[in-house]
Amino acid sequence: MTIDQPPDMAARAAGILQANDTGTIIKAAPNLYPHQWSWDAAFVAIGLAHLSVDRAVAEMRALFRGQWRNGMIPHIVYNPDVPAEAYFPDAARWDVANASPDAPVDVATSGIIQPPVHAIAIAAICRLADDERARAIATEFYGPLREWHRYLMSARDPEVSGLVTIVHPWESGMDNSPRWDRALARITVPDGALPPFQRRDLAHVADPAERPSDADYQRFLWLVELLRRGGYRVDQVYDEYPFRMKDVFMSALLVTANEALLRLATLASAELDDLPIIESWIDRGREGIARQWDADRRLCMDLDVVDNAPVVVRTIAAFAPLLAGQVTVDVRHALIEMWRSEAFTGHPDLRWPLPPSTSPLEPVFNTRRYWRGPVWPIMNWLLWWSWDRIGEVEIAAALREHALAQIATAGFFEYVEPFTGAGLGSDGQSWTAAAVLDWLATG
Ligand code: 2M8
Repeated sequence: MTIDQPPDMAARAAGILQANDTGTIIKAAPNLYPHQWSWDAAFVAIGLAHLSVDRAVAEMRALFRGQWRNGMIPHIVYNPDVPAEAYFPDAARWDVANASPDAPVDVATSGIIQPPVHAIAIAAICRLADDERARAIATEFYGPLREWHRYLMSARDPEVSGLVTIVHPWESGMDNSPRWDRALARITVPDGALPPFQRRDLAHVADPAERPSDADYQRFLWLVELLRRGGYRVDQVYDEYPFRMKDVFMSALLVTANEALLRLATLASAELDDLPIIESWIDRGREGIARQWDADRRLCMDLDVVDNAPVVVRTIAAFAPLLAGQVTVDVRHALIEMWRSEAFTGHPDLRWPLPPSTSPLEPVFNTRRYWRGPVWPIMNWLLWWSWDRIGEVEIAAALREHALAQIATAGFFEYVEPFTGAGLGSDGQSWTAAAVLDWLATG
């Protein structure tokens, strides 16, 4: 199937990245997100590499300047050129340099993580570079990536389960997803305990209903406050901390990122001793994901560590086994069925057969609110890449075509209303542009 794309799609995508380029970093979005976000930067680098390998490497280098001594890649590296009031929480709210000896001293960052798609990005950049340059890029990033993954496999998995624990909904990248509703509802913010704050995000969207509610925002900030008080030492506060979720989506991406890391290790001529360690991370991750697959519900579920309960809600995270890149025949069939069913791309009211972030069949589904229903173009890219990787090329091709058609019609928005096709959130979102560049180059 081929749906014609307007001829200027690639130029428009490149123009967005150029407009968001500060000269040092590419802002995640022009106004709503004026800094560098961790997984945005990696996706941006994948698209950017088609324009310039050097610029893509520079983007990753800028992000890795924010790496902590314990290996953590923070979810935001702050852009020193924008005023503090441009985004909340600003760097002062995290106060990482005072709170933690692990934080970098010369770069302002947040104190939490986002999904580890960075090794996947570096491997993608290497594929577009000549052999010598690819070896140099792999050699530059291999060590920092290994330490990042080691942090995730240790501080974020004290149970040695193969599953990453997130300690804040922002860490998942799907901030307001119903995956976190039950665990968040348990959290009460003690009166007067939260330093005062003013939200900045609502000024940049057409309607506050597109963003998280105030009550959830209070809880988000309370979790930040608890982490700050604990010096961002997740390993030390772990047992008492009130929000601990085994995130299957993040864990699956870590499996795939570890596979990419293994390839980079070879390219970088890394110590041979590293290889079995990375292989054991991959195996452990796959076993963890497999344990979260419920064969009766035909669903891969997050786990609430606090009360050891699975999270039973259909969101795009349920496709975690697909993202981990290796599926049994049964799981493959179940995933394809779920994908095509009314729960996801087969819903009759969809403007395009693209996966809503939360299934329209869930009672909490909301067509406009953050991660509770809208379609995310960058998630389409990730799922396209994943279907293609496991050999479901027809599903992947259809997904790519419809996703491009959606952007051609709606614009380069952060997310899209699934039924009307209206663009929501920020316009000129960098990772949406990057996805288009990669799709057009690989189609
Ligand atoms: C959104 O997250 C930020 C907080 O990190 C926000 O809502 O202010 C999420 O969609 C996240 O996945 C994304 O990385 C970020 C920037 O695009 O925006």
